Amino acid sequence: MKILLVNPRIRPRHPPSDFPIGLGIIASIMLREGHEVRVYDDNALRPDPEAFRRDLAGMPEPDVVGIGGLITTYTHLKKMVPALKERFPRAVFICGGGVTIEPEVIFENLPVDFCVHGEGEHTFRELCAALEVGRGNDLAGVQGISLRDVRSGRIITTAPRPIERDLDRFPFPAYDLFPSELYFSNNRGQIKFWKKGATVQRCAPLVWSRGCPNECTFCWRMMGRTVRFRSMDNLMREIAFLRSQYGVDSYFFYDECINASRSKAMEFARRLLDAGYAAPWYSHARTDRFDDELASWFSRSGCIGLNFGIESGSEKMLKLMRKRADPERAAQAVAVAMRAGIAPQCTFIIGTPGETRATVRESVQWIRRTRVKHFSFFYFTPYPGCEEYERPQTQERIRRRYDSRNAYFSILGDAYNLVVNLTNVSDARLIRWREWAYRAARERPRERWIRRLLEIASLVKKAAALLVQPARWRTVIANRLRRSGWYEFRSP
Ligand code: B12
Ligand code: SF4
Repeated sequence: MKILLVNPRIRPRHPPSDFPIGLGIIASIMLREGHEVRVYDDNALRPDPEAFRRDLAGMPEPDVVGIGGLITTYTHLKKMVPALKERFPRAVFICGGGVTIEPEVIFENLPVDFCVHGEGEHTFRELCAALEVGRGNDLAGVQGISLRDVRSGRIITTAPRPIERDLDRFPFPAYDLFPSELYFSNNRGQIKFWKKGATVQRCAPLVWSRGCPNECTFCWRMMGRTVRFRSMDNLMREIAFLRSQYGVDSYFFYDECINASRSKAMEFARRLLDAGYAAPWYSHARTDRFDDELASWFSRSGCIGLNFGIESGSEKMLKLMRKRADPERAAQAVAVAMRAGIAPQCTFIIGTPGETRATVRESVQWIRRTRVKHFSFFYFTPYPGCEEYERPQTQERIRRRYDSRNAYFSILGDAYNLVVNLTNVSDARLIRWREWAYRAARERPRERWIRRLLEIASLVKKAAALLVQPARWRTVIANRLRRSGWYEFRSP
C-alpha cells in the first residue's frame, strides 16, 4: 500500500521541535511490513496554505493517509484534512493520537474514515491490512478503532486495544523519513537553556517507558496505568544509533516519570555511564521517588534538569487533584536536585476546582521557600480524557461557554490561556491571581519589603489627599487597591 503519514504542526509560534515519536514508530512498522511510506511533516515545514497546496500537488496519490496528534492539533487538522481529502479523494483517511478521544467530534467535523484510539502501532498496521483489497470484512476485528456505519450513520467503536507490554517489539522511529536533523538541532536549545554554555549540537527525544500508575484528576493517562519499560539493551541500542547516525550528543526523555521505578532509574543512569553515553539530558520526574543517591547518579550520567509537576503548594489542593504528593516531600526533592546540580523546573496549576486565594498563596510561598528559579503556572484545563473533564459540573461550565465540543476542542492550547473557569471566582480574579503569583514568586525578600513600604507610603499619601478631595480620590484608591499585589496578598 502507499501510505502518507502527516505530522500536523503544534506550537506554531515556536521553532519546530519535538520529533513525533509515535508517528515515527508507526512509519517504521509500516516500512517493515513492506508498504511504501511517505511523510509530510507539516510541523517541520510550516507551509502557508498556498505552499501546502503546491506541496500536495507534487505528491502521488496514496491509498491511506494517516494523520493526528495531540488534541491541540485539532484546529489545524480542520484546515489540513479537507485540503488533503480534496487532493486525494480516493484515499482512506485514518486519524490517530490524543485528538481522537471523542470520535464523534472528529467524524462530525473532519472528512476522516477511521479514528484510532490509544497506542497506534498494532492498530494502524492491522487496519491497513484489513483495508487491503478483499479484506474489508475484518474491520470489526480490529481493536481500538471507530468508524461511521455507512447505512445507519452511527459511530461504531470496536473493543479497546490492549496496551503492548513488550515495548521492545516496536522498532525505532523511522528517523530518516522525517527532517530529524532539524528537530535535533532545534531541541538543543532546551539543553542550552538548562545548562548555560553547553556546547551540544543535537538533542534527541527518547521514550523509555509508557504509562503512569497515578490518577491525577487533570491528567489523561493515554498510555494506560501500567508502567512498561523498554529493556535497557534496547534503549542503549537506540542511543548508540542516534549518536552514530545523527551525531546526537544530548537527550530529552519524554517519559511521564523517569523515576517511576527507583531501581530501574538507578540502573539507567549506570548504564549511560558504563556505555560511555553520559551526556546532558532532561526529563520529567516525580518528587516522591527522588533522593540524594538517585540524584547523584542522575547528575553523573549527565542529567541537567528535571521537570517536577508540583501543581500546588497546598496540601488541600494536592488532595483534590489526587496527586499523591505532599508539599514538604516535593520541597525536599527539589532541594535534593539542586544539591546535585540538577536544575528543577516546577510546574503549577492555578484554577483547580476548590482553589482559593489562600491556596494560590501557598504555592507562591512554596516557591519562595524552595528558591526554585524556573517555574510556570498553567491554568487548570480539563483536557478531554482526564477525570475532571468527565465531571458533570465541568461539562456544565464548558457548555455555558462553548456552544459545541467542536468549539471547545478548537480553543485548546498550551494552558497559558484560561479556557474554562472551574473555580468559584470570576475569570478576572483568577487571571489576577495568576499574574500576582508570578510577580510575587519572583520577588526577592528585600524587593518585597521595599515594595510594601512604597505601597504603604503611597496609600498614606492618597488617604491624606482623600481628606482634601474625597470624590476624586475615592476612585483612585479603590482602583489601586484592586490592582495592588499587596491587596491580593493580604485579603484572601
Ligand atoms: C512529548 C509530549 C509533548 C510534546 C509533543 C510531542 C509530539 N510531537 O507529539 C510537547 C512538549 C510539545 C507537548 C505539549 C503539550 N502536551 Co504533551 N505530551 C507529551 C508526552 C509526555 C509524550 C508523548 C509521546 O511522545 N509519547 C510516546 C509516543 C510513542 O506516543 P504518541 O506520540 O502519543 O503516539 C502514539 C499514539 O498517540 C498514537 N498516535 C499518535 N499519532 C498518531 C497518528 C496516527 C495516524 C495514528 C494511527 C496513531 C497516532 O500512536 C502512537 C504510538 O502508540 C505525552 C504523555 C504520554 N506519555 O503520552 C504528553 C501528552 C500527549 N501531552 C498532553 C498535553 C495536555 C500537552 C499540553 C497541552 C500541555 C500544556 N499544558 O501545555 C501541550 C500542548 C502543546 C500544543 N500547543 O500543542 C496530554 C494529551 C492531551 C490530549 N488530550 O491530547 C498528554 C497525554 C499528557 C497527559 N498525560 O495528560 N507534549
Ligand atoms: S500528572 Fe504525572 S503523575 Fe499524575 S497521572 Fe499524569 S503522568 Fe501520572
